[in-house]
Amino acid sequence: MTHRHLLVNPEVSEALNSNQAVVALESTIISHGMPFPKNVETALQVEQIVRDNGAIPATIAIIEGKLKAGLTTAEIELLGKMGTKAIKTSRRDLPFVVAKKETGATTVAATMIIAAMAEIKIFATGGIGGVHRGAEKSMDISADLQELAQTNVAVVCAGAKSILNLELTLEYLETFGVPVIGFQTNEFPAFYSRKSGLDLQYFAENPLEIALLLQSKQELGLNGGMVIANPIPKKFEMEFAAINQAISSALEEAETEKITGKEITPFLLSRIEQLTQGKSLKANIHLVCNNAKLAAQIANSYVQLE
Ligand code: PSU
Ligand code: MN
Repeated sequence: MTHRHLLVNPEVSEALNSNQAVVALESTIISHGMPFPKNVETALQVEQIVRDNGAIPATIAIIEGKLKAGLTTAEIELLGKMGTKAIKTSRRDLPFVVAKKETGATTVAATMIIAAMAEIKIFATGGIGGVHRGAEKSMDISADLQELAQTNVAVVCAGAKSILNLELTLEYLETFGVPVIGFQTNEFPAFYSRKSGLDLQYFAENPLEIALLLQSKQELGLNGGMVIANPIPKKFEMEFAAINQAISSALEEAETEKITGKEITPFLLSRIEQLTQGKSLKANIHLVCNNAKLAAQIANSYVQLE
């Protein structure tokens, strides 16, 4: 599809035109989710993993007002160095970033929007946003969930962090008709750990099963995304008590410092990293790599069905 504001990288566009597997990747994780230079190293490593698994990576961001599907190494470095100076761009921020020709890093929601414009169907990230703890008062629910309700892109993630209320996040997704598929698990993973205590109704044993689910959903004309919940590999999992201690402290600090709105997720991520002496960052990198691999495999199975 052509679109006035969209620039699809030539390699990505060629891959899409020849029915090759493509995997979208987000960029808020680069600018706001990890510190420099680990963020740049990880983003490049994740792209390489997608390639090693037979798909073309398309990291998505907005560079000087242009929606880009597929960044150059220089653009990834730019976002990594800008860090939180890049505008964290979700659905509501997109018109502003485009009109002002700003540079924005895209959240899961905005990445899905741009991936859908470019006709990319599979997207890998670390964790999705969700219903925040205390949302019954703050009404803080990530726009990622509404995007999953309406935009046709499947998101491979390691579940969601327990900075969120995972139970309400799953309820919200159910209400809006978003399938959540456990990859080789029937429990919703909690990002740093494989377990949350929350059951999933559906699980898939292999990438082909997921591709078939996506195909059925498309054939039924059901709009909206899908969450593929891929637990962090066992050897990289964090100890439940340690990570939850860090999460609780970070949440208390956010409350004391009255951090709200779009600032809260990046604040919590960086505090948790400090409180765990970087252990959470290591786990985060491993799980993103693991998700990129699965997404590439799903994308390959999917194009073979077409
Ligand atoms: N969760 C993570 N790491 C992240 C994010 C969420 O474990 O980097 C980022 C993603 O870009 C996600 C965004 O889309 O935060 C959600 O932010 P908010 O809660 O403000 O919608
Ligand atoms: Mn929010």
